[in-house]
Amino acid sequence: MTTPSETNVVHTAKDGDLLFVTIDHPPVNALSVDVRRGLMAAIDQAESDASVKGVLIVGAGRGFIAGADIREFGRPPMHPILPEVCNRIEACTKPVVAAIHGAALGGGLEVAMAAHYRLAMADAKLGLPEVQLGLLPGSGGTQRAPRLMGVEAAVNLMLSGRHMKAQEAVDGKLVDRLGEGADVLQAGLAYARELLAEAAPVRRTRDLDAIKIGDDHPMGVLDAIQKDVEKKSRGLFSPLKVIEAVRAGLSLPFDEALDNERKLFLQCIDSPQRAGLIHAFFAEREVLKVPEVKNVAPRTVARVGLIGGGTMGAGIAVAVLDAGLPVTMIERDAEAVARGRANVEKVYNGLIAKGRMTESAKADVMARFNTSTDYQALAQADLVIEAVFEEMSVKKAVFAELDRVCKPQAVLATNTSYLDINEIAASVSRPQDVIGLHFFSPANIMKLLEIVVPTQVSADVVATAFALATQLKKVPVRAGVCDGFIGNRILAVYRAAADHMMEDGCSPYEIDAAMRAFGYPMGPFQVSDLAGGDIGWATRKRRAATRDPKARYVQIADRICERGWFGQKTGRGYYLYPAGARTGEPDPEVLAIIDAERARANIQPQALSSEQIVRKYMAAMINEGANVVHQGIALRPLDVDVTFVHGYGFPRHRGGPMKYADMYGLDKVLADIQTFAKQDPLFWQPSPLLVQLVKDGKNFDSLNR
Ligand code: T1G
Ligand code: NAD
Repeated sequence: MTTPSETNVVHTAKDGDLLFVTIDHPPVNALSVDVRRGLMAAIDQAESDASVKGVLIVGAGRGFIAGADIREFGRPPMHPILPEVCNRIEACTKPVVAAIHGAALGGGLEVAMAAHYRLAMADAKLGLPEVQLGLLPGSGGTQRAPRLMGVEAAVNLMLSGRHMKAQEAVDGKLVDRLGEGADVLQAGLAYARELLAEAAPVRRTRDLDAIKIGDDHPMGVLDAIQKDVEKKSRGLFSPLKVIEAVRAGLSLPFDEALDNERKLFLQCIDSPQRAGLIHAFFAEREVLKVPEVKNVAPRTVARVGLIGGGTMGAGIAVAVLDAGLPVTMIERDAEAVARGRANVEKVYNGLIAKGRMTESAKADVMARFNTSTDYQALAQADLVIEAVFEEMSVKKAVFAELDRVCKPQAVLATNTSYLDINEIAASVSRPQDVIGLHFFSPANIMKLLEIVVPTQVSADVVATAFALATQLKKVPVRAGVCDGFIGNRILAVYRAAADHMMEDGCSPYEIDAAMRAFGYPMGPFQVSDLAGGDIGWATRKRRAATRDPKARYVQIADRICERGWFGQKTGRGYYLYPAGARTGEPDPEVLAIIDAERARANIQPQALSSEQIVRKYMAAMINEGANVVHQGIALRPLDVDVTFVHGYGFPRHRGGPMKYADMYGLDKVLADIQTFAKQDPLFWQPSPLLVQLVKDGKNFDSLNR
């Protein structure tokens, strides 16, 4: 029996014979140990106060409860643990009502499902997204959700991690009542009083049948779902544990099923995937915290201009239009304008063809899209993004035009992949307004946006870029100016390592297979075929004049491009793509080219195991990642992680290359590099930062704080 339950994050108060319990733990009412203790004490208080006939649980601030406190995972558990809290709520002998507004996610929804009645306001979003953190609903969710929603609906909610809206939750029997008005406390109190008035009984979810009416062949349903998950989840651990927990719950008594759920939950906690996924969760929130935006107001962006309507221009236009902003696109001539407009329309026509957009919705969007060849059309633009050919002279000519026509305070951005943005900024009269906005192809899909910060830019321009990223639902990463910024610079290095392995004895298909097994959707040679080998070839040719003659240069890619084999767009590249297939087949002629190049370079081929391929590939990525952090191009190692997870297909469950390095062991990474350096000391120069961290016994994460 604890004293009346006022903790600093859980408050109780009486309203007639109702005890209402308010969780007030900003920003998202996460179920920290204090919240858990406060909830336990509140139920004790309700039980011990005879005048209390019912309990109402609500969240203060912007939502109900966003789940367990994710920061506690990986640390020794503090009691009471959440399963105990949920069981205590469910066991209460007086009706307990949960009134939900905003987020009720993970442990938050589990608390609500442990209550006897649930009300959701119209803005509620309900979900069990634990799999996105490498976990499963470990506080009864795998047992109570099927009892409320049915096996299939519950499992799909847990495996998708999606947030369900209030009405769907009512229709799906997860929630009993849709709350009216905007005041969750008043709606909750009214509903609880109504229940008391009709002497509604305590209704424990655990007592409901695990197999509901209409749940035909739940085991068959689970088998089918399991097959699908095994096929699609590419080695993810926790989704299969979710199914295992639900399956056990169909035959075990409730408490045994809960114990089993706990056992499986702790297996997920111990899985490295949990560490990788939770790192990714916090990292993509930390990247928003950059020095330039602290207490700096962004400029208003209501009208956006765009120069160039090619691959990137069109994708960027769609991303900006989808954010609800008007776009004016400038192209060189009428023919190019028509091509640019067609590139944009193609995206929306594709959505209409898939039934994901209506003609009228497209018309509304296209009404905000203007095109011209006259730069004067941008005189009132608040922000202009340049996406023309990757030639410095062409870019400078465009910026000269923008400098002439754009209004003061307009932000002038370039989408260049490699060029020196300081040089572009210095070419105009307002360098403080120039910034890099490096989108990734396809720009309307890829989440990553590298915000490249030149030396003369003003802080409010950086703040404007970050605000725009949020408006476009992009994940922004601050990058310094160098050749290739964060992503493409590191890509160039591990791609070279892959080429070295290919010339040394591995086939491109073996290397791709090893990286797919590591968790990538595609290997580097498949990616090259998708993006088009001609882009890389153009870059190599441009760099030929400045390339270090002592540096190893593998010519296999040049031999393939010289044949016009640029990948999917030409029907063959490293792979053969019969009749427009998206998945390629190994090409014996490519293997012949590789053999010829090995003979020309006098190389005795030596095969590597998948594990050795991954070690070399990752060592190159991590080492250059360390250089990028060491030179301040990336603020923290987590910025490199977010860049690769959101822009280069790096498997999210590994957290990113720098997080992976921490889990693999920096001393082992350094030892690998020192081994590889015996063969090629010029390419394999250990990063000073890596050497220092190993010497200090520290890891990359120590630099993230
Ligand atoms: N624990 C700790 N901190 C959290 C948190 C949580 N559950 N959720 C959010 N935060 C922090 C976040 O880091 C940020 O901090 C601030 O709150 C605002 O978040 C036993 C095992 C609720 C939809 O997966 O999806 O329950 O950067 O920027 O965009 O079965 O946060 O300001 O310092 O994201 O408005 C399951 C995770 C946990 C939900 C709000 N729950 N959160 O989005 O704000 S596992 C989740 C979200 C679990 C049980 C299991 C979103 C949100 P900072 P934000 P937002
Ligand atoms: P693209 O060749 O598909 O399109 C470039 C467009 O710019 C063409 O339509 C051309 O008509 C137009 N253009 C050229 N000069 C112009 C001028 N003076 N005024 C107006 N329009 C002009 O090229 P892209 O792939 O879209 O690349 C554009 C930029 O984006 C480049 O800097 C590139 O490095 C960068 N980028 C490309 C990718 C990618 O994957 N393709 C990814 C990120 C960044």
